[in-house]
Amino acid sequence: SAARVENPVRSAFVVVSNRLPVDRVTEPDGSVRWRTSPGGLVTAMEPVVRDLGCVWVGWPGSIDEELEPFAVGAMRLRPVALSAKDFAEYYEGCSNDTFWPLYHDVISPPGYHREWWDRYVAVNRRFAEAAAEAAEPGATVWVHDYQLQLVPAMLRELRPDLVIAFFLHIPFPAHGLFGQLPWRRQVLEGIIGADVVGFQRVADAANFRSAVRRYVGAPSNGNRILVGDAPDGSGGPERHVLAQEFPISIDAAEFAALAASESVQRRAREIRAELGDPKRVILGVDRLDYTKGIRHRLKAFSELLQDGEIDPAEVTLVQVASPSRERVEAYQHLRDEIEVTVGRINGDFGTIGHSPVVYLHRGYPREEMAALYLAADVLAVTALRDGMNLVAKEYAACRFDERGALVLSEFAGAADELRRAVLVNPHDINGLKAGIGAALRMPEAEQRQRMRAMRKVVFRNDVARWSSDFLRSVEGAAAQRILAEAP
Ligand code: ADQ
Repeated sequence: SAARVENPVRSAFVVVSNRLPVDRVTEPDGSVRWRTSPGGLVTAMEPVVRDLGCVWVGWPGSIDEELEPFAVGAMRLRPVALSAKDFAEYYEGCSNDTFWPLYHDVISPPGYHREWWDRYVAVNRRFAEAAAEAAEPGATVWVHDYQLQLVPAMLRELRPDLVIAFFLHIPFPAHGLFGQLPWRRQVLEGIIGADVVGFQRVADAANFRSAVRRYVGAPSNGNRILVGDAPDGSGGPERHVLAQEFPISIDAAEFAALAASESVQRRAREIRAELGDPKRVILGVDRLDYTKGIRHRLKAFSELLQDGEIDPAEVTLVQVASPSRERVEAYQHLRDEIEVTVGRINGDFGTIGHSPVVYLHRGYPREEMAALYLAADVLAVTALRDGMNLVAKEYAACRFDERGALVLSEFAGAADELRRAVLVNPHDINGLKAGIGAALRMPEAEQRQRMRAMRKVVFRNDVARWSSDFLRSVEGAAAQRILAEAP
């Protein structure tokens, strides 16, 4: 439910992300309400929101609609409007067709278009102005992700009193790739407007610091970037920026509780029965994105069938691919390619009663996801590049029975923590086949051993730990600034 709130809304804690964490739902009687979208970010923010309150600045998801601020639960929301042109050029263009492919190792060629970039700058300014308006004196503002990389510096200029944090959910590429970006210096200067910059992996933070050294000329000392020149002429920097890894996670206890519920366990058994009780079920769960390595997974699976290593009557691959960015051309191609491949595999190896690949192009509620995880003997995560990959962590969290095997790409951030997965290089099709084969044959005792180790990590480093670690560093940066500014 949504309630109107005073305008302008203000808080000591402001979150800024492209999309607001709420969806509009229209009831059967025609009335409209807002519901928080089930996402890790909202869960992560809950304890902070409870303590500090919060204003969340973001796009509500509709085109050309000016909305007044409103509240959902304890969260107050400050909508930023996007026009059709903003959506096409800032969001689909510069964010999803320039930064997304560039930051994922140019798996698909990024488009560099000046009009997209101009729009990106303009929309970032709009977000920065909204955040500046929403922040109380000395507030902390946490900016999220690749759509808003210019906001930290714009915000610092508008409001030098704020403590600014930025978290990048996707990888940061090596400078050899990042250097392609025509606006590389502007982007780096935008991000180092923050006091703390968080990344998923150690390597992402290192890539970032090295790009800043190279293209901005700001040196670093360990995790700290030294920005500007101290006004006192001491030769020291004007300020420090902490650039470090803070690997994101999930609410592990919630997933485990869901999986342990009677209804989800019943549904998991039902799913296996509906699949015709195969001996083994392999599961893939992804947004339909070229970074996720779905084609490589299908290739390996079809070769295993071809080689006779997998009996199509005994093993089913369930591929759940949620629709994503359907107006971007690279995504349309990918979808066609995957659907042709699935059709070919089922045509070659299926029978009247059985298809070796079950392909589902849609999103499911969490309960169904948990049931799918429980029903799967093997989860295959074969991303060619992925910031973290929460699906891998959700699988481990759900397996309270300590069964199941995880095949995990080294190119997903999760591979830094889930060392007991069957780690694979998805570009190496033979290696990938061997990994899937090993997972399918893994003895129960070994499954248990590995799963126990992985669950320990996921429960220890859960999403509450992620946000509290990050915010503790932000507080530390704020305290240092006060010390530095003291006369
Ligand atoms: P994503 O690229 O979206 O996130 P991921 O981390 O796997 O990738 O998160 C996907 C989420 O969507 C998971 O919670 C998953 O359960 C859910 N999901 C996927 N398919 C679904 C379906 N068909 N139905 C229902 N739910 C589905 C980006 C980065 C990642 C990073 C996260 C968080 O690309 O690398 O881990 O942000 O920082």
